[in-house]
This record gives sequence, structure tokens and C-alpha cells, in this order.
Amino acid sequence: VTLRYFCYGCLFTSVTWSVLLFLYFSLAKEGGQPSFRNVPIQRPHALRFQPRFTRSPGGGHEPGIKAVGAAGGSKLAELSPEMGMIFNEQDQEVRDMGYHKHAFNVLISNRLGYHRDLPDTRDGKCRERIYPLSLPAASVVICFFNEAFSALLRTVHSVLDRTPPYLLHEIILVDDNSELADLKGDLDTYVQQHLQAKVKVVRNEKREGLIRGRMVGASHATGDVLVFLDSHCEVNEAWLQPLLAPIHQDRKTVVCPVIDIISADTLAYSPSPIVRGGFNWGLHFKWDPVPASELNSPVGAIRSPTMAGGLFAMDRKYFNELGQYDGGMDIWGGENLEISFRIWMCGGQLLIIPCSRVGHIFRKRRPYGSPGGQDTMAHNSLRLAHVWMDEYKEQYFNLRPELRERAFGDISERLAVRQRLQCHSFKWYLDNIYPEMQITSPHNKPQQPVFVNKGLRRPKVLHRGRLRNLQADKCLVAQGRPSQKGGAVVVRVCDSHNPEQEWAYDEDHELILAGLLCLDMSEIRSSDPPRLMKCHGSGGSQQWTLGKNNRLYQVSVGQCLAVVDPKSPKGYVAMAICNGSQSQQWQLEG
Ligand code: LR7
Ligand code: MN
Repeated sequence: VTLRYFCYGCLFTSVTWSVLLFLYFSLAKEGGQPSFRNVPIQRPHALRFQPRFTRSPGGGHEPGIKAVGAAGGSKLAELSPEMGMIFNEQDQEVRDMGYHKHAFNVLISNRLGYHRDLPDTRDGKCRERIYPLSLPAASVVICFFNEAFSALLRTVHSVLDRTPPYLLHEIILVDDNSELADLKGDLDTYVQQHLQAKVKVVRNEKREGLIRGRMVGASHATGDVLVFLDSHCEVNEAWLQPLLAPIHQDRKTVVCPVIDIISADTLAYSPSPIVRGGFNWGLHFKWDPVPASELNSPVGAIRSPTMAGGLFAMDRKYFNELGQYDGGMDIWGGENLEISFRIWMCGGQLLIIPCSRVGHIFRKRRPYGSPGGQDTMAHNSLRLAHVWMDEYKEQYFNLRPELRERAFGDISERLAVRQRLQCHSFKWYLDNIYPEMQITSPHNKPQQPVFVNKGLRRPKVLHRGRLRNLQADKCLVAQGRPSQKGGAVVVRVCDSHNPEQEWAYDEDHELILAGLLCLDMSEIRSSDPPRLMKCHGSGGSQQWTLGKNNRLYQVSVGQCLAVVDPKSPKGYVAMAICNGSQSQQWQLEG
């Protein structure tokens, strides 16, 4: 039962209500404040009450994670359910407004306060590691736009609480012209009264977006190393030393922590599996499994073709030498791939450090847009394609033909950066850093898609049968007619006599339903659920592997097919980061 339903439940049951109120008051009388997992509940502070909004359904702009629970389902993954309880109308308002403005559970965030214990998610061996005492000091740059006050302050305090002072040069908060009143006056007052002189607030006079925002932050920084964080993070035990050490050793090394998952609905903190960064030809970031060759030890650094974007550390002077960011990129998107390509192509390296853990609240939608409603991801991706991708930008345009002629502004300064640094070609990057990436070029693949249904080429069918989800004990079928292009798939009661439930899995790794359409995962809108499309025969969006743990892995988005809610009759499925849970287990049974 999710917390959410539980709470709506109590609203409508007066009996439950009285029990809850009784419980609450008796607890409050006994101990002043009830304590859940040693975390005192702070009554929401200074929240103004405004009309109620209903929560928009989770759509999901997140590049990767819709993770449910921790790998291995540790007990640390869940906070006490009382944390999210709604005791009065005020709580309801805080929660509803919070979801509306921030797309996560602000009620719980406020109650957690600015400090909390976190489960130590590192491998045990990390605790035995010894780092040099003399390391460069860090300037932590946190750029924010309309962030929830408690989430921002928890980010700041987690850094102050878990960083040895001599390694923390300063924290620079860049307010990207937020509209929320508490991020102005209240924040200034709080910083003056409660935070050390180390915390500085810089304010943008107009909204710049996170890319120019970080450049502003970096320009104010004076520490040796820049550490960028999103404004809804919590750093974990001894997070900074493992990031600083490799930079100290080699100034052209850029490092990312493992990004642990803070649930947007429960604020529970759980470990992420060790994965590394990739991308697809829609120029969306994705998580990839770590190739065996990179997995030398559970604590060793992992070379990563790309970074997710928000959380990384880099020598400050090297950041400037390498060309900071592309200042022509707006608001959100694309800068993560741009800096990743630039690091590798121009003589640096990008590593993920398993012993450094930082949690991030993964929301199901982005709660803000761009000022003029532009698609900044497309604008920024265009710039990055034209500067860095050479002939391989065609891969992007094949997926987004409408962008081929789209203007992208002046890129001469960025081309000059590439020239000045004598960077490698994109082909070099693909060959040496991301050999897993599949290329659909006119040379090795037919340019005209081959339709299996048209009989031009028939890949051999390896297995046939129903696809049963082990948790829901239901089978994957078309939501409407199996011949309907673009139709969704859902799970329904299995029926071995129904040919419309029969999937064929072929040597091209396609999954074809009822001999008609292929299971397809959009590379352009990677947060959408999979759908049924005409088979195109060129892998990518239609390439699935039936792998270990019975998982159904989608190669192009790097995620697994999961049942959303096994008990719901709706039977919705979605892509989620692979975590081995039962909701992600499928059996092809003939
Ligand atoms: O106009 C803006 N101005 C800002 O200051 C828009 C955003 N921001 C701030 C915002 O308040 C936040 O602190 O910028 C930060 C990042 O914005 P998010 O949290 O909305 O981004 P995200 O977490 O959805 O997206 C990921 O991809 C982005 C691409 O531009 C950035 O690189 C984000 O930093 C990045 N986040 C992460 O890498 C965390 C892990 C996510 C994954 C996978
Ligand atoms: Mn974020």
C-alpha cells in the first residue's frame, strides 16, 4: 500500500481519523515530539496556505530513474509511514501545494528538517580506505530555481554536516531568479543567523537556466575544486574525500559520485545500483550496465562515457581551461552530454566513484518550464550536435528530422574551444570510450527500414509464447487492438488460447505481438511507456534482451520493463531502472 493511498484513505474514514488523532496526541503528550527513526518531526514552518491544487499525474522527465525500493529491499529504504500522515487540513495543503510546485512530497521534506541520518550505502570496503590528508579544498556550487526551502537547506546542511571543514572552502548558492518569497528574505535571514560565513548567496537578475547559472557560481568560486550539486540532494558519509583524491592525482580527471535515490513520494533514501552513463541517439542520457572489463573491484573507479549532469567535481582551473559550459545553452538539458564529450574528446577522463554517495530526489516530472515555453533540450542538443558530433549528428537528425533546419544560434566560440584544445573526433570517442553504442549508418545497415511484415527479410524467431509478469501473475498484451500502431501495452489475465497474447522473440532481439507489431521504446520521449510500433528492423528502440533475473531490458533507454502496480486492475507497465525486483521479472512461456 503506498503512503499516498493510505493517507487518502484516512481522510475518508472518520474512524481511522479518530484513531490517528488519538495516537498523535498521546505520542505528543508523552515525548513532546514523536520520533520516527530518531528523526524528530518538525511541524511545517512558516507555510502560507493557499487554494488547494490537485496533483498532476507523474509524467516523468527524468532521464533515468523511476526506481521502486532499494536494491535488495533493505529496511532502510522506507521511512516510518507516520512521516507522511496527514493530521489536519494544513498538512493536506502543504502536501498538495508541494506536489504542485515541486513535484515531490514537501510535507515529509519539511518534517525531516534540515538534518537527518542516512543509511551508509557504500560498500563495506570503502570504510577501510585511507585518503591523503592533504587534498585540494572544494567550492560547492548549488544553483536553484524555485526549490523547496527545506530541500535546499537539507542539501546545504548535509554538506556542512558531512564534510571536514578544512576541505570545504565555501558553498555558493546561485538563486536563478526564483519567484518564491521564502527563497529571498527568509533565506538571507537564515544564512546570516545560522550558517557559517562559508555560505554565500549569489542572485541572478534574470532567469539564466542551470547552465549559465553554474557558470556564474563557478566565476565566484575561489576553491581549488568545483563541486556541483542539484538543490535537492543529501551528501552521504565521507562523500568528498573519494572525489578529491583522483582530481589531486590527475587534474584532468572529472569525477561523479554514485547518485543514490531519494524517493519523491516518501523521501526514503536508498542505494543505487552501480551503473554508468551512456546516451541514445535522441541525445537523452541513460544508465548502462558497467561492462565486466570496468568492474575490477567493488570500490574502484569506473570510466563512464557520460555523466547525468548535476553532481560532479572538477579542478576549477581545468573547468575554465576546458571551456566551462556552452553559454548559449538555455535553462535545462544537453549540457551533461556536451561536457562529457568535451572531457573525453579533449584529453580528460570522466569517472564514477562508488565510494562517494550523494542522494538526489528523483521527481516524476520537472516542475518548471522555460520562460518562453521553448524546448530548451532540443535547442541545447542541436548546439551540442553541431559542435561535437561530426558526421554522427545524422544519427540524431534521423530521429528528429524536423530539427535538421532549425536555427541554433552562434557556435563559433564553441568551435574555437574545440580547435584550441585540439580535441579528438567524435568517431574516436565512440570507438574508444563508448564502443557499446550502436550505429545505424547507411554503410552497415539498410537505410530503408526493413519491415519484417513485408517479408523483405525475416529474422529467425527464437522463442514464442506469452510474457508473464511474475509479480502480477499476468501477461503482457495490447491495451487496445494488437494491430493498432502506437497502442500501449498492459498486463491482463493470461490466456493460453488467445493468439493475441503471443509474443515472438527473434534473433534481432525484437518482441513481436501476434505477428503484427514490435514492442518499441521511444528514444525521443524516453519517459513515455513502451508502445506497439511497426517493426523497423534496425535495433535501438525495438531491441530487448531477456536477461538475468528474468529481466526484460531495453537496450536503447537502458532500463527494464516493470509492472507499475501489481494489484491495480489497470495493469500499467513502465520502464524503470533495473533493480531485480519481482515487478521486473518476466517469463516467456510457450
Ligand atoms: O532554470 C533553471 N535554473 C536552475 O537553477 C532550472 C533548474 N535550475 C536548477 C534546479 O533548481 C536544480 O537544482 O538546476 C538544478 C537541476 O535541475 P533539475 O533538478 O530540474 O534537473 P534534473 O535533476 O531533472 O536533471 C538532470 O539533467 C539536467 C540536464 O540539464 C541537469 O544536468 C541536472 O543537474 C541533472 N540532475 C542530475 O544529474 C541528478 C541525477 C539525475 C539523473 C539521472
Ligand atoms: Mn535534480
